[in-house]
Amino acid sequence: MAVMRGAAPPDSSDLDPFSPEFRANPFEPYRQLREFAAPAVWLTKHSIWVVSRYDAVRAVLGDWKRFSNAGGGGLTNYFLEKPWRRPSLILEVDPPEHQRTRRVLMQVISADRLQRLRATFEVQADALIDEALERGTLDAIPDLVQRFPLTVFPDAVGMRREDRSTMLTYGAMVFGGFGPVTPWYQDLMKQADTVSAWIMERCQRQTLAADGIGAAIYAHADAGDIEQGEATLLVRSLLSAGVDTTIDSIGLCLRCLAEHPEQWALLRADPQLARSAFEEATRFDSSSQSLFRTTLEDVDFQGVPLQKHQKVLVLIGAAGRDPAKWADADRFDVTRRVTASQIGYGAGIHSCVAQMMARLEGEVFFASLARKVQDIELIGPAQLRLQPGLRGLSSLPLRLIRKTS
Ligand code: OVM
Repeated sequence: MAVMRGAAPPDSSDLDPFSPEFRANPFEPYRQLREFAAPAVWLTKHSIWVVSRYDAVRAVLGDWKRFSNAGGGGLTNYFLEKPWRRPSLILEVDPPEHQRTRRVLMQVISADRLQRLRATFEVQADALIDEALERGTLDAIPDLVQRFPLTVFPDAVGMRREDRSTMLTYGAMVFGGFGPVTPWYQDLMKQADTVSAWIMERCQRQTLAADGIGAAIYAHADAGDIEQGEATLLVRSLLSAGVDTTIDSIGLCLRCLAEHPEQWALLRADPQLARSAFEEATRFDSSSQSLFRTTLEDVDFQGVPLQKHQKVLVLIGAAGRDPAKWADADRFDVTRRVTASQIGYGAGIHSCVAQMMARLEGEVFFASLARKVQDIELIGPAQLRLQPGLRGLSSLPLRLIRKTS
């Protein structure tokens, strides 16, 4: 454990954000953490700092000169320990390196491309939801939710159609790797070599369709904006961050609607609310609950002394429920105006680069659901995945009843 300098010991807590108990219901411990007097609290179980109030979260995420991403996207401190995979060229680098790769991904995931993808996404969502309605009862996570991003996103990147379940195993490694090493993680990582090889093969130029986002990244390498090898790793970033995140966010939003019938009634009556409903779910309960930063120097953070090269856990999920920022923060309200203050995609220079793609997927999925479905009935307990990494459901047993009019 790092030794604190100075007289007063910091506010500290023995809460463990990676434990199954915390993850089963994070919103109560989030409240406890927000209510500490200090804006940053020392977590004794992991020897890391945590920030959880909306303003403090925004302050950290806006201060890339002191709160670095080069120390790694998770608990592992790359300044002190070796990462399991080559660091991401966008998530795990600081300016100036970051701007070059960020610009490429911004350009290839353009508003124009999203506009062109919309109709394809709609066809897929309609087909999957029709199929679900024909079944009537289903486990909505494997039978419906997973299939949507797993189809439309890799298609948009330009991956060939095949069994894509390895992508979910890889996603579990990437996001699980942001947490502490547990027996679950060690067992999962027995497959790391074969799974990484499978993914890296699909990042190669010759395996990607000519009209996809992947090929567009390689075109930037041809233009000299990045190296060829960097293009390969940027495709890897898309395949790492682009599937599980939206699966889990759509799954949690679907559960919100099943558990709030009056909110579902509003959406069903007006499918144009789909984008707003998904935006609200991204605040209220979504896949990305936390991010990491690492201090580059000794930092005075609003009066709290943080030493150099310490990990800071940034609880964006807690910021999304901060009553100092949001009226009625614990209420799920599909008409709430969230977007301008949204923190669920992060903030600052590293805010989710594909957030407009995520919003498009969510909007299209829930608009189709609102047009086609009358009732969403929970017919069994939803199951949360309790391993570290993303927040999401492994099971959501539903009965879906088709609209007749
Ligand atoms: C990457 C990456 C992986 C996971 C998450 C992420 C939230 C990025 O490989 O760049 O951003």
